[in-house]
Amino acid sequence: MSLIRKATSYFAAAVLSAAGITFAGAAPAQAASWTDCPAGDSGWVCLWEGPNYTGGRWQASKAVLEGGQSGGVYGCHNLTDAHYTNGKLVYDTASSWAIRPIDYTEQTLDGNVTFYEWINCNNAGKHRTYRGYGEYAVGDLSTLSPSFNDTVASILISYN
Ligand SMILES: [Ca+2]
Repeated sequence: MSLIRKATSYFAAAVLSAAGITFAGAAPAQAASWTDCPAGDSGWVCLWEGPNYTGGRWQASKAVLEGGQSGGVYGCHNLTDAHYTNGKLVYDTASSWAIRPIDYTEQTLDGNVTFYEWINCNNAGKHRTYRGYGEYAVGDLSTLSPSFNDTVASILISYN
């Protein structure tokens, strides 16, 4: 093998090696999951801009939601000023949601969670309630009957 040819094959091997390292280092993006919504404490409610828990995420603990008041309704939280992690407005844009349970060792709260298509937790519009301690996730709100895609405007934490 000539000196030049030797140098060429060494160079080719080095390029292959570098390409291999680059490929190995490009780990695939972690799949979006409803478990990105935190669990524990008083429980959490999460909304995502896109279906299947994609796009920006908005999250709030049940304790914070319960302590609020909108339109004179205690425990009601309007989403008119809420933003996802990507900065976009939550109001009327959520396409998936999740409710994570409380930390059972602390037993702090266990409120029911109701999503409303209208602000001020107005029952005259469509609404959907999830009860008590459960853990829930809906990856595509357009599959609910009636559809809740791009229509969540307020959330109520209640006890009964
Ligand atoms: Ca959406």
